[in-house]
Amino acid sequence: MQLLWFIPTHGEGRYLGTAIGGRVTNFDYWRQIAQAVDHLGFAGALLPTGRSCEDAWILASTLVTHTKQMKFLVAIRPGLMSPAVAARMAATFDRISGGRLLINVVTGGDPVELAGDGLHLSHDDRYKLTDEFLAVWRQIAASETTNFQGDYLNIQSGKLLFPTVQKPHPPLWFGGSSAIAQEIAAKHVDVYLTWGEPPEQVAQKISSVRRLAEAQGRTLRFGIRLHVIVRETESQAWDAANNLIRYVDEDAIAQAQKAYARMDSEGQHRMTTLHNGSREALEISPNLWAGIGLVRGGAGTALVGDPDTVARRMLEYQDLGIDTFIFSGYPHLEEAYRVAELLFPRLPLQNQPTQQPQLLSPFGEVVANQEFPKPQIA
Ligand code: FMN
Repeated sequence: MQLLWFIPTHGEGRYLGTAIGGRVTNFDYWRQIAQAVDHLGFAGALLPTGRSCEDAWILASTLVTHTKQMKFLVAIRPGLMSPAVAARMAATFDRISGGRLLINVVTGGDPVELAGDGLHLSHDDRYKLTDEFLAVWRQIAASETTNFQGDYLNIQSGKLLFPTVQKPHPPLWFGGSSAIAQEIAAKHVDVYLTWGEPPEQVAQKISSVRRLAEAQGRTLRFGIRLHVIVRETESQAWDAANNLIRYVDEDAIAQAQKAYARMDSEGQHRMTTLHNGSREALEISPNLWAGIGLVRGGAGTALVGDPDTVARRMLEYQDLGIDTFIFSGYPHLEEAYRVAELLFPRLPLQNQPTQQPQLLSPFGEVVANQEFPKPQIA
């Protein structure tokens, strides 16, 4: 199992749907989060892309020099950039970071936003373009000289002069739920991501993508993108969940519903139907809470509970075939620490934080200026 965190490039706060408790997000703040992720031993962090985000490539490039081992999962949208340029950027990042790049391919699901970026294709045409983009990107990034004539792309003698560190190229991750998205993922990518749907729905997606991949003679790994609200007790966790949306009013919910309704994203549609804009019955599956999606697009669900319960729910997803979790929590700096403290010891993590020599182990504050506190009880 591997666990990644999230860099909040579209704003940050203690509560949703309000400026109360809002936080300045600037380079110093993101650097603190990235360094926390790095220091705590998360496998990496996701940087999203879109109109509401600071640019993922530029931010990742500035943060990478302030970190040592974490990976950067950089989201890219095919259609907004030539695959040859995207492969070159990936290779440069992979080289300067010593192989710490992961790419998240996100085709985009809001036609209004995409038109603002100059992309006017229908949902399925965007995915056909994504298919061509990935075919070209994979070849060029693997240092193969590439000629490609498709419906959308025409690349002649595309090539990379400075090769990637990771072979054959940095891993491709992918988010998209529609049938055509699943086909393209099956054909091209290494890790298929889903937003945090209930286990039965996740199981269906995994089996569908697996079948499609088998037909292509390929195998994929699977990941899930969720928020997490973990506290020492169940009641504290549910209080924290309710507190997070205490300032969310009906206007904000109605505004969000209107925006979701114009999107052609199957993934967003599936997220929205988990709550349908209602604050009632937000626990849609045991310990899976849809409150965040009332006003946040994309990942809208959280695992809520005490550490043992949250870890158990994660293991349930793992049993379905999920080996990668991308988590976040508000505010992202403090919650990174909380997750590391409460959840890491309970998870079979692949990259357990390196064991520190005894001198650096966490003692807790000295009692009465002379004694170490009692050791942690497992
Ligand atoms: N879309 C974006 O525009 N920017 C993102 O950063 C982004 N991140 C995503 C992360 C995950 C884990 C998932 C599952 C999806 C993400 N998406 C993002 C949505 C994809 O763009 C997706 O292509 C969109 O929902 C439309 O595809 P669909 O109809 O196949 O679901």
